Amino acid sequence: MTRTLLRAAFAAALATTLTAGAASTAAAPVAASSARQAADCVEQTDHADHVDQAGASARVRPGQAGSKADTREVSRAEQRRIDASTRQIVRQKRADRTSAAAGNSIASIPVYVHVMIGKGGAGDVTDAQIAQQVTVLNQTYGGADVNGAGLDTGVGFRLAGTDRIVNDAYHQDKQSSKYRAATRQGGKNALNIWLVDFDYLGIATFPWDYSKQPRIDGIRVQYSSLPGGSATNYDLGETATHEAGHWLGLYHTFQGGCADPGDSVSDTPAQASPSSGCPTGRDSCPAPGLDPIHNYMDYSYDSCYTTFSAGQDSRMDQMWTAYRA
Ligand SMILES: [Ca+2]
Ligand SMILES: [Ca+2]
Ligand SMILES: [Zn+2]
Repeated sequence: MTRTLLRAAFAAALATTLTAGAASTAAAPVAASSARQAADCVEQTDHADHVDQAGASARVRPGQAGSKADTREVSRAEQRRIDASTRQIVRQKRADRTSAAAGNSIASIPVYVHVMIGKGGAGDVTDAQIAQQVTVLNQTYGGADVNGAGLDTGVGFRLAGTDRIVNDAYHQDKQSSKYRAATRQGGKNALNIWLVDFDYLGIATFPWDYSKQPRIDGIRVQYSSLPGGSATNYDLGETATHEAGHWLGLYHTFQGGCADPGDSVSDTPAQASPSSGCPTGRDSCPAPGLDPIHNYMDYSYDSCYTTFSAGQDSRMDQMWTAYRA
């Protein structure tokens, strides 16, 4: 078995244990050749790395197909609980002027980039690439994707710091709970990005898990997915856009398949399973609307992505108010 398959099997076993009694996730099978299939909301289960319980999410790295069993989705019941408690928190905060006044702005999210460098300088991306990555975040959240016009969400990012750590284990994302806790900077409003080389394009934590696991909050991103990197079809820097979407509280557009509540966003048409490539005209659920293949929260190629939806924009604002303001 490959390392990927071992991880998948282990994660699947754990997911079964953790979600026993919860609604089945029931994603439709996808072609083994599709690269961005699989693995979201992964429970990272490396023995050296127990800590990703916080509803982590992953996109599988190109060329590492076959790990779709390591999906750990938030169950439908838990999803409904999260949505209800988020609404309640937002209502309370809006009634409480003092907490609103103290809020951190979603329009200016501080970004801390941690470059985990391996043997021989592997993964030591340049400052220019990091700056370009932040530019891509601002373009994609600002409705100005190089692939085509999208929605301006009002979310903005500014680089607040970069550090470089030479450690081959960390570069390979081993002991990730340890290195994240040791390097994470800023408060609940700070986006920490750890650049590593692993079997995924990226993995993210959700905002409602920040209070339980604040020291690992953030996203891990495959370093070769940065703009100009070597990850074929995933080299425009839009993996970070996707992972930051989870960090801001979005699910995949295919969350829950064709059944309600799907991704808890009303204007993203229901989708049975992840897209791969850029399958124009795909319509995987009977509900109205073609699959949102150009949405950052699908698994399409970077060149296929153009936008978030208005409903996702609204959900990110709610999540920010509830958990990161
Ligand atoms: Ca939807
Ligand atoms: Ca449809
Ligand atoms: Zn994802």
